[in-house]
Amino acid sequence: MAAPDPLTEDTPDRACVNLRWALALLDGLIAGGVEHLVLSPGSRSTPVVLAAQRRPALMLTPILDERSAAFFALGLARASGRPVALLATSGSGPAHWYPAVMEANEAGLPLILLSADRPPELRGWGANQTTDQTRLFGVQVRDFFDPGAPVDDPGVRRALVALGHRVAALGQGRRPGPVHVNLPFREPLVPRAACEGEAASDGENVSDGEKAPEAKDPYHDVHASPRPPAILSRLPKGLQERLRGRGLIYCGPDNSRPGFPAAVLRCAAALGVPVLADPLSELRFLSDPRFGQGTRTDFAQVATTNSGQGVASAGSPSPLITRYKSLVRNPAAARALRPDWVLRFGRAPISRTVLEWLPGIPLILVDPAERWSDPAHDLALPDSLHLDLDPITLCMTLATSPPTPADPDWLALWTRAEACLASLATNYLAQAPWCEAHLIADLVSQIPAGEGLLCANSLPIRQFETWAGTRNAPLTVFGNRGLSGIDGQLSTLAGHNAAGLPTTGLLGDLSFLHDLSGLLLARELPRPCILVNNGGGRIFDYLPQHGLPGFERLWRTPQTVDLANLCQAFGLKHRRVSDASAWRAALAAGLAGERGLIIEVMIDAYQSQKVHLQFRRRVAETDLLG
Ligand SMILES: Cc1ncc(C[n+]2csc(CCOP(=O)(O)OP(=O)(O)O)c2C)c(N)n1
Repeated sequence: MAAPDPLTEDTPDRACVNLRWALALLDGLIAGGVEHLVLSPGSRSTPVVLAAQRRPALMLTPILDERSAAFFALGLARASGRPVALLATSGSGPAHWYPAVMEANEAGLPLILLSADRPPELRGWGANQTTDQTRLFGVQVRDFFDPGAPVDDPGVRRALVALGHRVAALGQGRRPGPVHVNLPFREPLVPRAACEGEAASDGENVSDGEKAPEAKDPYHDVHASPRPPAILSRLPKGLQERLRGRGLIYCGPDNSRPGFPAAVLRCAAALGVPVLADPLSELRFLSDPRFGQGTRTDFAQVATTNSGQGVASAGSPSPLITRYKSLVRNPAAARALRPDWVLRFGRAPISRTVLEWLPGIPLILVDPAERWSDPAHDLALPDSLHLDLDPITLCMTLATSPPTPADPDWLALWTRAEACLASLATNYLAQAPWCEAHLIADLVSQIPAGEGLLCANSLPIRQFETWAGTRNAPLTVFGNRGLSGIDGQLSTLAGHNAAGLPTTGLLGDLSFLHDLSGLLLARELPRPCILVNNGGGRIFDYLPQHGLPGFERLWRTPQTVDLANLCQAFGLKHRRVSDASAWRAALAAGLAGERGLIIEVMIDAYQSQKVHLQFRRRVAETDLLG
């Protein structure tokens, strides 16, 4: 039998995919408080109209002229105090919304602008009624989203529920106003027959504002939360009750505020739950300078800092967990430690392993910066919450009026597993060939208290997360994780040092070379820049691309630059090391203040990968819960 041709093969139920996609978005909007959809007739918008017919919670008002429709929606939004959705077909239709959108912007009224569109392959090719609708409303809207053309994937549909929810919330947020969502749809737009799970007559008997009959819901493989609105800026009633029992706190990157570590540790102690500390969070090394040294081991002292009264008695186990990434690689631990809820501060976890372990668990996202860091779209789960609250206030409120912890053994289970893993790692590294893991351990033990470490993307930050653990002296770890680029690393390092915080750099060889002009800034660096030369982008050795034809040339891209000469040309000092003792000597010189020092660490990448993969196997086989 001939193999299907991916270029010509038709997807028979694409109209149903479109319909499910639109339903997911509407479910999110409804959950966010939208009750009314004002629509102007058109073809491309058909999937949304079909979806709206299947959602009796939505009132539908058709108005021919889009300009008039938009002003009508504006009036509705003002009078009802609710967000109102507008729908138009592709082309000039949405442009007619413009004056009303400008008015809604200045008046702060929540219009949700849903413009149907042609798919990307038709844009710019002379297709009828097709133009660039991207950011059509410019500065007049609070935000713009284009989720792309529908795909048949429950995980992606969940993203649409979350998007609907988010858009409705943004419209009613701190600065209420219009929000634009552009929705490309591929043909066919009308299902040829009933979609899977749908009776043939479903959705036929609906007219303006009429309630459709209650029907079974064949589309609902994702669920919107029934609460409006999504952003809660006061402590929701019953939150304490929700945070009962087996939960966990995750502190991600970028949650630094003076006093936050003490508050969150108090909160964790009161709830009886662990705190998983991302390396880029100030929790990992308690880098808040007010803690000074030695606070990690004396958790009771930390938990009473700034607080008046303590919640942790002397000798309480620290709830700080740093080996979570390895822990969840052990199947038994991953099962036993899976929480019932996650209270998250800062940005989403770096680790894919962790991200893949947490989905499906209700998320309470404390997000005063409105970042919506929720790549798994857990905010779409029924018991999730998005809280626009000050983290310290929230933690202190929970710490002073906690629910009774349902399971007193929960935290003990975590801390036992963490301790077991820490000693497993130490014993393993004691006999393993020298590689980045040992180098990271030296950095953690040698960088002076209160200084910084900039970890580049790719393997350095991942390996650091695996091996660093914590220590008894503050250390601030930085990383450009906003976009995780390998660009600008040296220049960023120079900037950190120029700001007055002595900061050591840890970079891969490609990241180093990507920022050649940063070498101009490196001469005055007061701390070393460590360049891990493992022969190109070794992260790809761990990814599915490994072994593809042309892998070396097209993915790993090894480089053959003479780095010693390069450094010399820029007036930098260069030391090349390839074993533990030479490395330690170079590091000591760099930390003692030798300016403009580049330490090139030669790594045997094959051996290093063996060490890392064998450790994973060891972790998976060991009883960490005993
Ligand atoms: C600006 C930019 N271009 C491309 C990428 C894709 N990318 C991610 S990791 C990587 C390889 C990095 O190699 P290196 O810095 O030597 O680190 P290693 O993988 O060896 O740890 C590349 C090209 C990126 N993240 N940022």
